[in-house]
Amino acid sequence: MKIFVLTVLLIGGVMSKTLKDDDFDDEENEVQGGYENMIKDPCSKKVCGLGKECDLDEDNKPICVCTRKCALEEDPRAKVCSTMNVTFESECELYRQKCLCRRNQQGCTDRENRRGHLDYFGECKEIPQCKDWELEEYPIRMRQWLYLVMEELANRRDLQGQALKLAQEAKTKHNKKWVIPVIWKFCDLDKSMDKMISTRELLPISAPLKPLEHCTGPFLESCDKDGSGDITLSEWGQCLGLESDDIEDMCETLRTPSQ
Ligand SMILES: [Ca+2]
Repeated sequence: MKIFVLTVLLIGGVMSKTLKDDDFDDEENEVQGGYENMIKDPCSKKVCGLGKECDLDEDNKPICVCTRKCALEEDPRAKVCSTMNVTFESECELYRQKCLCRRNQQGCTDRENRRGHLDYFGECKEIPQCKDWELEEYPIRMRQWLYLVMEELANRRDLQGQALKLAQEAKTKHNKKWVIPVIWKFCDLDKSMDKMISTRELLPISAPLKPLEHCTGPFLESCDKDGSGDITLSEWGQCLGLESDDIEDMCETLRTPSQ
């Protein structure tokens, strides 16, 4: 199980690099390109959110429409479970439905789909209740994974600059062993760099882990102590068992490429 979880977290690490941090409700985040590109291909600079794609209106202006067709997925592993506990054939299909149902368009299979987000990968399943003692030991396991993931990425030279240096420090300095990987993961997840991890930013960890580790959901919820919907660095550090003196914002350092 340990190896499996590690692999999943490593894949999650890669995924977090490619995941666009568009908000769930990203209608207003859609940007338009310059005049020059409009001549070549009006859609070339138009960015549409999840579940949408670019199309041209009657004036030949690029607009975002709901994705017309998702690739047919034959692999059952492409299935995803939404926060409304509905299984979709793929992540694409989930966000396509969300778009269609929000806009009340033909093809929406259930109006409730407009509210759902990605919860975890795979078909929806019954996730056993997390017992108190399991929840208590979860942070210890989580930071061990984070340590191993950071070490593995360092070995593969997938970490650069200061991040690589800090990974080596975590390995050699006993008192930094957990501190560095925990803070590194926070910075890695905070793609928007607003010093908070949103539910969407948590997905690279939560979506693959939830179906494997039944305490993932309750644990991550418990990290958001004030229930604001975002996890701050201090909340993250505390919920992973760091001493408050050790919780130091190293994100800028970690993002510094090597000189
Ligand atoms: Ca953020």
